[in-house]
Amino acid sequence: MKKPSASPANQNALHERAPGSGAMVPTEATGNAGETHQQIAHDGDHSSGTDHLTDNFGHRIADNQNSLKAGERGPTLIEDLILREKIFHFDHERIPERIVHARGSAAHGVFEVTKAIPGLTKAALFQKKGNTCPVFTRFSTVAGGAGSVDTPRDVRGFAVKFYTEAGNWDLVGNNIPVFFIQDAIKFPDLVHAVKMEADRGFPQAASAHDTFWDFIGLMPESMHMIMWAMSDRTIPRTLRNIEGFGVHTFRLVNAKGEGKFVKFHWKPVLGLESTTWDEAVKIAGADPDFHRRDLFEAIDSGNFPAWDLGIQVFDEEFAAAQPYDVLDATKLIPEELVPVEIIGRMTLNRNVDNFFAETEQVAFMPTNIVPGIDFSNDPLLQGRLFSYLDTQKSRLGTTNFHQIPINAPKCPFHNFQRDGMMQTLVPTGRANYEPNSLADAGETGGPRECPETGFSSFTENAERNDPTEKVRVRAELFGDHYSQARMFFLSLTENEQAHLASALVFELSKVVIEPVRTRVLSRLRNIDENLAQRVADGLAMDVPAKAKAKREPVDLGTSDALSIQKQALKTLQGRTVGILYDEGSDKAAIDQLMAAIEADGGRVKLVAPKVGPIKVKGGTLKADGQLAGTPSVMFDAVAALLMPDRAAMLAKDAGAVQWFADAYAHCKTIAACGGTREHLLPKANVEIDAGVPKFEDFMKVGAVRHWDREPKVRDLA
Ligand code: HDD
Repeated sequence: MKKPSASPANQNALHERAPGSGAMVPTEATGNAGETHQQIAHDGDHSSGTDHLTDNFGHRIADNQNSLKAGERGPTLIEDLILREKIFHFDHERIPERIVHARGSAAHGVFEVTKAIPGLTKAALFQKKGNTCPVFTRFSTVAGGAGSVDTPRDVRGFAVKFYTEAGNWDLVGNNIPVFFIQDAIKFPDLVHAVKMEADRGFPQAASAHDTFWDFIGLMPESMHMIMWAMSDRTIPRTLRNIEGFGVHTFRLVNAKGEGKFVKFHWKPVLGLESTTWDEAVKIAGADPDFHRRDLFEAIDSGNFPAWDLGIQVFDEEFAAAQPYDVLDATKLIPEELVPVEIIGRMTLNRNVDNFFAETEQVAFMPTNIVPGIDFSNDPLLQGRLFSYLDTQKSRLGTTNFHQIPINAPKCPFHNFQRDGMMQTLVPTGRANYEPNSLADAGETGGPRECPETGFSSFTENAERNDPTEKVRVRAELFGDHYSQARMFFLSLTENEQAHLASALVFELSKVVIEPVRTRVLSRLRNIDENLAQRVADGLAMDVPAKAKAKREPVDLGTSDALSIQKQALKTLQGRTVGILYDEGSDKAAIDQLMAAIEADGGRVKLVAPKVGPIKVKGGTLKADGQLAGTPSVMFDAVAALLMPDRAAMLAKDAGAVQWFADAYAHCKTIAACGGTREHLLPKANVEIDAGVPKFEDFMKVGAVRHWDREPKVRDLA
């Protein structure tokens, strides 16, 4: 069977076939700069062009006929990695079929511009006659499953993916210029009604049944489409003899931003041909794959099918004068009224190499659109703009379905999207966000927006100052970035402000790129000069010039609700108190404090140098936690009841001293007995203040923070 020569356009494909083997050999990806796919080398006997048979991890296979057994009649061994992998992969080879258009046939080809239309569109493809780009086109039936027949009475999908230099453009049409419904919200109902009936699982690939006609009879908007559906249009002789339509009104937008409405048409060079109904029925029985086979064999024999791309272009004025709404997908525009202007030709000249890899995995999306072409407010189109991306994720299983070769653009693509299942790209550098100034630090800053050449939506009513105009702007008041930040800062207590300043110093001290610190400091000046100065001092930096504010901050006063400390509750509810004791401590006093704390809704954890039962005055006491492993940070407040000799002993234990030093530094209540005050607190640099009551006075103070202690503690730090 003669293999057609790959068209010139195909030679710029991302993937070339490895010599001899069937293996695809991904080459340098044009994805994010700097990453390449791992080369899968040809491996085998070059003379016979056959590869060594291996498993998926490169291990050559000696015997692919027999599973590994314990003896020639023994059980198969689980260690049979060859059997295991082969069956494992086989078990997971199916993916969900498309919910509609499940059965399709596709081919690669090339599109060539035969008439440039720069006055109508800035789309790069249409700037010059002779421009070409690779295409991938999938034809499909709608209602039947992937395994149904090719010749039911049904609409035919006609989806074309143009791999243009400005990204992929998917013109996802049908062979009928109108549709059953006007609003996408009815699409699930339409599909449920036409597909096999919910309680019986039939009929397959047929509209001749109750639920479909029940729905249709209740949806008068479908009547025009029904004429087409019941016509010979839906029993095409071959896929090479169908027309194609974008259906919706789209827009062409030129370099001046002027928009014109447009409807897209595909005119088969071989002309329209249909079967009779009897013929279609008999073909279905004789050859369920009749259309798929025909397309494959035509291309394989070099009889490349071709279609001319035509456009019907009209303006708002024309639209307003029509007795129908051009946003209504159940209406067409008669060609006699607006002639179809041919602007290019698509020739399908290469069959897929692998049906699953290409025809099944291809993901068409009406949102794949290029600058110079835009949507209209057609409610059916608008709903489609949501649906296709959504459905591809559930069908192809990964947010990275754009990396599947058939879906990948053939032009460079760069963004900060990362990770996700089946990530095959290896982006380098730290820039996975934008804006960033990493390039200032000599690193790769990553791609940047293209205001001049990037996709921007057509502004329909710019001159009318229409508030509903599609814009990518922030409302004016959004520009005030500092007033509320200022209000927050000024609403804090002095301690809280100190905490915030310290936090900024801590954070920025970890920042290595100096200009990043400077930029943050310059913004802090718009919040509070004192804050900026404190942070700059903490970083031993000069205070830089104040950052320019989009809107100068205004004074919003303060709000106590923003401060934690101003609304702190004096309660033991939900708080935990750690009581440190040791041999000889007074059990009754401990029990009494525990009872009081628990009566107030608090919890107590007993802490001791040893966790086993300890002899105390009045019996023994078993700790909840051993001192070394139960630091005072675990508690909202602490208390200590120690015999002087035990306190003196613990004063030699760094962990014990730190237990108090931390509680003090964290401004917690430390209810301390005499022994603790004498031997431990001095060692921990604890100065006696309102937060350091006697052990028996704990309840008078409670588990509050003593923030006035902080300046002393900060100086100690
Ligand atoms: Fe659709 C697939 C064409 C209405 C939602 N649609 C799909 C395909 C074609 C069309 C050709 C198959 C693409 C392929 O080969 O993979 N669909 C149309 C046309 C419509 C239309 C011409 C009306 C003018 N479609 C339509 C609506 C919705 C969808 C109103 C949902 C709101 N269509 C889908 C989908 C599919 C799909 C569920 C299923 C499989 C897929 O997307 O990839 O998202």
